[in-house]
Amino acid sequence: MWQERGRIMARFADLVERHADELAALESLDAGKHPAVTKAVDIGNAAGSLRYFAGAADKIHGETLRMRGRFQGYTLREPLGVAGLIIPWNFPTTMFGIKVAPALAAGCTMVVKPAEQTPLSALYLADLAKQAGIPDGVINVVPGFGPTAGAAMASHMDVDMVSFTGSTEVGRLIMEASARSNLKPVSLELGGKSPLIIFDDADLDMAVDLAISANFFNKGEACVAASRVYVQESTYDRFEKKLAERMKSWVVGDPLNDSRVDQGPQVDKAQYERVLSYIELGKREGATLLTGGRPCGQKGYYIEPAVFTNVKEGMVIAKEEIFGPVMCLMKFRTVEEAIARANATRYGLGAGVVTRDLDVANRVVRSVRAGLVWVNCYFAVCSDCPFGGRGMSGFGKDEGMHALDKYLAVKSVVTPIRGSPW
Ligand code: TXE
Repeated sequence: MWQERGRIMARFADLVERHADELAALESLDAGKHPAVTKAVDIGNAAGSLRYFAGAADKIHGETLRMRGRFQGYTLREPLGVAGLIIPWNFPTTMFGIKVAPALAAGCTMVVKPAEQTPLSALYLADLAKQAGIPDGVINVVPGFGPTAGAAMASHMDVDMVSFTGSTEVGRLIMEASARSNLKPVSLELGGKSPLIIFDDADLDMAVDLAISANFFNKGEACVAASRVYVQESTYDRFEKKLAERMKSWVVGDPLNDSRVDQGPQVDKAQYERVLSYIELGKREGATLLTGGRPCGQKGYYIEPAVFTNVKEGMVIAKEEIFGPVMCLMKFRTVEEAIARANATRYGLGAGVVTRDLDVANRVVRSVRAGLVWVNCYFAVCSDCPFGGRGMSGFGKDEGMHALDKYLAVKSVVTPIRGSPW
């Protein structure tokens, strides 16, 4: 029953928190993630989501309908069935938690496919789920490769929906597979090229810190990374100087063996080479490296965080998602220009605005085409905050009560009213 479901989910959340050290170690081994990031972000997100949706499990209501004639009608919200949850490698524990939790609350069973680079945390979490009392067969973790295991889920006639986080290219394949199989609903959280707009009245130190974390947090492997930073002309030179200064103390290295490290290795060789090739392309396109941009260390996939200046809108580095520690720094003059350039992308995931002027902040918030907008902060999310984009960043939300709807089917029920005066 749903009350019991909520209790079990809350127990699962406790176990995730109790095993934070083990999960953080697994993520470092698999993905090169900083243990502090896993503990502060992923564990909090996963446990938070399990608790949030545990509270929702006994509040899934239908409606009473205003029928014409002598009928009464109401709706039932029923579990959709088998949910296919395909997750990426950048925040594996977070992704597991934020997709599994609403599916559990809704009463679905699920097949979870972690990314081939990072299967360990999902397997460990499945074991914790069992310890919490989730019955066998409810959460099924199937590690495997995308084109085989992932594609099989997307085209399977007995998978009733797919919630996917990953690249825009694979998002397209998943929609195609759905169209060609059982027309399962899909929800897609895809790439981004999010803008961070810094106005000349901003607190400069805060703005520089935000630009750094919005780009280099988790090695730049974040779908909402603000890889396009727009700085207002009159403050641009001071901003650039302070940023270059600040980056001198940024430490790249093995986060498992050195507590001073800010940034670990890229997830794998393919991603490392992909990021370096974008950096080379940026140089060829005529952008200038203010800092970094080189491989570093004797072994492993380490990259010095790159800040490009002299970036033009038409350049590939300003248009495509790089998914690594690469920031494009650009100048703007007016609010109108900043908004137009922020929106000159097919993506629409995150956006940030840094200003003390409430009117300016409100104008940007209302005009920017994005699923999440941060004002004077970046990356702040929680279980109640719907997460997901627009345009080529996909559709459908993880987190927040909107996420629950993805896993529920609405059934309308109508019965005649007999022998009643009304
Ligand atoms: O992603 P894929 P990749 C972006 C980012 C990155 C790029 C490539 O720009 O550089 O994608 O990364 C599964 N049917 N993001 O190649 O392939 C795969 O096994 C079904 C943004 O790793 O999309 C994994 O579980 N599933 C992003 C998941 O899809 C398939 C996070 C993601 O892998 C499949 C990751 C198929 N045919 C990458 N092919 C974000 N939005 O946060 C692969 N998969």
